[in-house]
Amino acid sequence: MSIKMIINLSILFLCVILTSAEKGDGYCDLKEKTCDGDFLNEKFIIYDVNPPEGFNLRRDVYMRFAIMLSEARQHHKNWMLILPPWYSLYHWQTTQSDFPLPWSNFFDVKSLKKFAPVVELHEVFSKIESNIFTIDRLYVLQNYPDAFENGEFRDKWEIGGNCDYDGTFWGYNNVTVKETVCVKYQGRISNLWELISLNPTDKFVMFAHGEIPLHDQYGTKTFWDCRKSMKFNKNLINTAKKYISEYFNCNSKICTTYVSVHWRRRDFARSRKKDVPSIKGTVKQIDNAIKNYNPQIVNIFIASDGQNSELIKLEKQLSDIGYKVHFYLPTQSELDKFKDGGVAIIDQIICSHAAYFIGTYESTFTFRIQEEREILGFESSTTFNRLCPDKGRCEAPSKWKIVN
Ligand SMILES: Nc1nc2c(ncn2[C@@H]2O[C@H](COP(=O)(O)OP(=O)(O)O)[C@@H](O)[C@H]2O)c(=O)[nH]1
Ligand SMILES: *[C@@H]1O[C@H](CO)[C@@H](O)[C@H](O)[C@H]1NC(C)=O
Ligand SMILES: [Mg+2]
Repeated sequence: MSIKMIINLSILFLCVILTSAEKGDGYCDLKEKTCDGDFLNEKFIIYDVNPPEGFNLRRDVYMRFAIMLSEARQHHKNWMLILPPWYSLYHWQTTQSDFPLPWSNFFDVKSLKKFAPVVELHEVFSKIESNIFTIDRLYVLQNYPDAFENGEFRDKWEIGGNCDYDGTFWGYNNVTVKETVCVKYQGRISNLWELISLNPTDKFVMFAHGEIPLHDQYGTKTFWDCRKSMKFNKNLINTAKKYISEYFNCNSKICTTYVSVHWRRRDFARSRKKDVPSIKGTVKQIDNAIKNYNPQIVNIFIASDGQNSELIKLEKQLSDIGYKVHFYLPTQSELDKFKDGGVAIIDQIICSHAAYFIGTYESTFTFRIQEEREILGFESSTTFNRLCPDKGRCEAPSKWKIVN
């Protein structure tokens, strides 16, 4: 072997090492022994969200914190994000879990860790000496009474006033806080670092009303990298894939054999009457959309939180004009295993792979499906479609296209 070849080979070897170190297997996994020492040096942020908010808004709140923490790593900040467990969500009406569910029930946590330094709360518990988890400081965030001061929305925060923590510490009774601080806050999330830096010895910092701080930037490449890392739990994906294969005879990412609809009801049908259609209006719109898109299609998949009685009517009226209507109906054992949260994700996955999707206006459940379809590579015209009210204005849905 010539000297030149050896040098070339060692450069190649070095490059391989460098790229694998750079990509790595994600951030420090507390379960791994090699990270034991790090637990002492790491600092942790955990957050809670306005109690009535649903799963899909919470996914966006996660992204704000995950991006904040991922960017902090690039500036040598040793902060990790603790994933706040899922507990007692307002919309989970069939199977409330008695205990807080970790993120691994719904997501591929390994994949999350590739984007941001995150840990499950139970991983942190297992590292704590005491049997009480003590948070150094809880910042209860509150909106300013007037967001537009002198007609202008600007980033600001201010300590003071009265506040209460209105959450349940994710269902745990062995979590306490040393000190609570009320903060009026508006604007980008990265300004939270200013607050945090006021108490540099804090190790565990919590934010209540984590939905108040906003994305520093929405829809950037970083936003989408984070979004792509939010892969679902494998069992949920496999169950959805099996359903798609069985009922729609499709085994690829982009199916051509069915149309999907997210028909948001319950609180939307009650309090947003001017944004959502009646059953009859829904049937007419689905029929028109299919005739326009591809009149050959007969299979319609419907994801909905509607009452059985409404769903039966919708199914009957669509069948009467020649369509075949499908719902994902979990078996009892699937329901026990996946819970309402997992069933909703399976509904979303099935919607994501359809040839054409019609969503509900301003529903975050719909937004997450649209993002998934952007990631899968669907033509945007098959994705950003909405059900309109029976009468009146029907504003076009915003198109958030992927940035790769
Ligand atoms: N299984 C299922 N659940 C749904 C559907 N639509 C809404 N839900 C439930 O209702 C909740 C709605 O809250 P959220 O996720 O915040 O979405 P949004 O309120 O529509 O913006 C979801 O998290 C689900 O628990 C659906 O099509 N299928
Ligand atoms: C708090 O209680 C839960 C549930 O009983 C337990 O799993 C967890 O380990 C406890 N946390 C700590 C810090 O001991
Ligand atoms: Mg909601």
